[in-house]
Amino acid sequence: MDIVQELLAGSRLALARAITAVENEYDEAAEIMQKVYPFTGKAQVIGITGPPGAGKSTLTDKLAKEYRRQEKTVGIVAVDPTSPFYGGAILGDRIRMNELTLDPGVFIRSMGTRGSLGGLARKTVDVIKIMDAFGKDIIFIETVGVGQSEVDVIKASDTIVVVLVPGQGDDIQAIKAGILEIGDIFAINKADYDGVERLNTELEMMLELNPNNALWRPLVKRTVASRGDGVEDLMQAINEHVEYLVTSGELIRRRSIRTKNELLLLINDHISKQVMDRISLGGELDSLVNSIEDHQQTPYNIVRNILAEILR
Ligand SMILES: Nc1nc2c(ncn2[C@@H]2O[C@H](COP(=O)(O)OP(=O)(O)O)[C@@H](O)[C@H]2O)c(=O)[nH]1
Ligand SMILES: [Mg+2]
Repeated sequence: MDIVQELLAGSRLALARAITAVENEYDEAAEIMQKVYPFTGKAQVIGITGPPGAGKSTLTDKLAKEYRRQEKTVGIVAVDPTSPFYGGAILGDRIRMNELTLDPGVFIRSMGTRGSLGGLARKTVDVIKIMDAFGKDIIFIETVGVGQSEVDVIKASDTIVVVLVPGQGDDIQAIKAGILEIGDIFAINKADYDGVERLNTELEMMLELNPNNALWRPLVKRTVASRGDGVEDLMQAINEHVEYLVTSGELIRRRSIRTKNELLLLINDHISKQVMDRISLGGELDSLVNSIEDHQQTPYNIVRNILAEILR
């Protein structure tokens, strides 16, 4: 049996190896994805994003346990260098995560954030697909909500939960980072802190002003993840959103946009890799730069020539 047959048959070891191959861009990665692809499209993907320390991992952990109680299998992809999944967390977090790690129905994987940003988004998508083919019912992606690359990563989700914390000024920053537009559900976590009402009001006001919300008005929920308070309610909101996605046809539309983005990312990655391989040979890049500086060539005709050569 090859590695894909093994993972389809339920081998966690094969699952881990396939993910490693994709993450490290081993030669067999493309073939693994090629074989995995027909078995994808069944999992429900939930994105959890928000500022560092907002409680994303704690919420993910609590939600994962809820889904496990319903006999659903869970995959977790953490794209966050500060995440407890990396093992860099305080003791309490580690104990909490270990509980989940011991459950054979849960598979947790951290993604390194080194490498090209576009590459990260594509790899995350591939890791989700591998977990999906493996048979995970629910897949969480946890990312710190800063910057375009994070937004690209989180867009692989069916439902995006934005986690905010009251009284930190984080709310405004998160909104600036473009998180407001992509949130399907807002969790005001650490609702045991002061400033919950203010953040809630601010959020509701901004959601009111957003014209994108004609079909789905994002829900705002309060949670105290560390105690598990509001987690069932949050899960209920996720279910409502999924129901909306299915009945409105939005799920098909979103997945189609995603397929298109994945194809574009893949084309982009492959073409730029070929171009880079081609011009990195024997330090040609430096001589090309010189030829531009000497006015012998322009960047435009260099690109045209390289593409013509590669596509020939
Ligand atoms: N007081 C309080 N602390 C929380 C809550 N949720 C999480 N925490 C704590 O906040 C810290 C950061 O949580 P974590 O889940 O690692 O945040 P992340 O960086 O967003 O993944 C941890 O020490 C948690 O125990 C909450 O609702 N209230
Ligand atoms: Mg985390």
